[in-house]
Amino acid sequence: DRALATRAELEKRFAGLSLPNRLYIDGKPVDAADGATFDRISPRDGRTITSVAAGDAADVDRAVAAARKAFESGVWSHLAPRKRRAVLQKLARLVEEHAEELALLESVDMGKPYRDALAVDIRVTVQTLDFYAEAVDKLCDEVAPTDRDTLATITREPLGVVGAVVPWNFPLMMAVWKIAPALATGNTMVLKPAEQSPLTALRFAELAGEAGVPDGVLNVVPGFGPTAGAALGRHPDVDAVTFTGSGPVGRLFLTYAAESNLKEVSLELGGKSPHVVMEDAPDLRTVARCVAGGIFFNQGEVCSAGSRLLVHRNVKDELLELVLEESRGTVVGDPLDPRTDVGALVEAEHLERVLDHVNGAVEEGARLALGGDRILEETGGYYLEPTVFEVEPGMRIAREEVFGPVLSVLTFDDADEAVRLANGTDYGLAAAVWSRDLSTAHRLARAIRAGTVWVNNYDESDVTVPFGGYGQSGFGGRDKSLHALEKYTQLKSTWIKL
Ligand code: TXE
Repeated sequence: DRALATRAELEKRFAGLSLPNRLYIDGKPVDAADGATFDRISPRDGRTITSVAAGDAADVDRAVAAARKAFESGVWSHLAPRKRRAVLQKLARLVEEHAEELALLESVDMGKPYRDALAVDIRVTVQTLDFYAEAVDKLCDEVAPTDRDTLATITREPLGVVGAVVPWNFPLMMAVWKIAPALATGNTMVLKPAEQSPLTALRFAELAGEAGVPDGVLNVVPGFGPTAGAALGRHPDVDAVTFTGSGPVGRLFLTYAAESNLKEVSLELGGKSPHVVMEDAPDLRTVARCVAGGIFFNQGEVCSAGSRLLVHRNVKDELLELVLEESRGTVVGDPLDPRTDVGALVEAEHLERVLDHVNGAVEEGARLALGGDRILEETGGYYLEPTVFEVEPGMRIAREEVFGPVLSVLTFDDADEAVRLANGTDYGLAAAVWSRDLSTAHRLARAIRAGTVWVNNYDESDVTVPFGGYGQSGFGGRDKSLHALEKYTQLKSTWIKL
């Protein structure tokens, strides 16, 4: 069995890796000041793969001091942009060379299919590094149209020391969405990866050192949220924090900033993104495939997962049947098996959280059309069946982010009702509109409050296009695209009297 042999081969390769498991501060792997560690359990089988140094406030202090020293020295911030470009491009090539190793670390650490880690996470990481590297020596500053006897320049300057706190669903890719624009513009950084997925960030930091990123420019402090994360958020010498994660923790970062030094905060939070499928939607088989892909990709652990299917009553039965067919064909299994479409949920606590949503939906009277159960328990891993509910608008399952492979289906009778349902959430990250009619599609795309609207597709993405949300899905600037550079720079106005 070629597929199983491949899995065996990946297991063998993983066993041969020396796992990065210490903090990375000032260009060196170091232990936590108090020697603390935490176990990394792989969600694919519940086994401990290594223990990782657990950073706390003292370690965050060390990392911030290293980042500050590197920033003030000018070793990076004063470097000609084309030289920063060269270093970041070298880093992109090193990530490419180590793509399989990084994908393997990601897959075993947090449970996503190895296949997707390679094809999406690592590929996008490389593209992101290249994009910001290439951009940074092509952007010019401005001269304002003032009176003839003055010259006013508007220049972009780095913020200084940037803290980044990231989640576990796309651990390296999302970190690099922040690292690449921040470093390209001359900032230095302290990154706290999620405690569920620290390995790729640590390996990446080593590769950054190899590529020529000077010591102290990129520091990685794994650890827990209330300790290491809060210390970074509260640190008086951190100039900005960029956060991706849950809403409640996003709010904490605003409090941390208010109670410390008013550092800039940018937040990318959750979503409850809808598909709006009109009666004249194109080929329903394609719609069904995109609906299934949009909720089951990455185990549904995607902030922009298409977790609500809003469908016109006249096509509901036909589309639901096709979605169920696609869902039944979705293979849940070992992330290292190349046949796997849906891997393991990130940790036991998260599986419990998702199951609570599922059970709550049943209690609320939602109709379970497919799935709902934990499977493959004998592996020790955290697997859930693709799950589909028919729900009513007021139900919790229709409003709250589940962050698992759970789809809620609702019916509407006209476009106004569809827009009301689509916008009937505190979130506003993404949405899709399915219609053959150009005017209907444009009208709906305008009416839906979301940072991204896909028309007749789902999950198209590119590093050139911004990503971020409306409403409680976040604020403070977008990730990706040239606009992300605004998030890591501040404007200086300089007046010269001639
Ligand atoms: O996220 P947290 P969790 C949503 C999703 C998921 C839920 C919980 O609905 O089910 O959040 O996931 C750090 N001070 N999303 O608990 O807690 C933490 O260590 C400072 C949506 O994993 O927000 C990690 O590095 N930092 C989402 C990061 O915050 C703290 C991605 C994210 O963890 C902290 C992930 C604290 N008190 C979850 N507590 C998305 N938008 O993509 C935690 N952290």
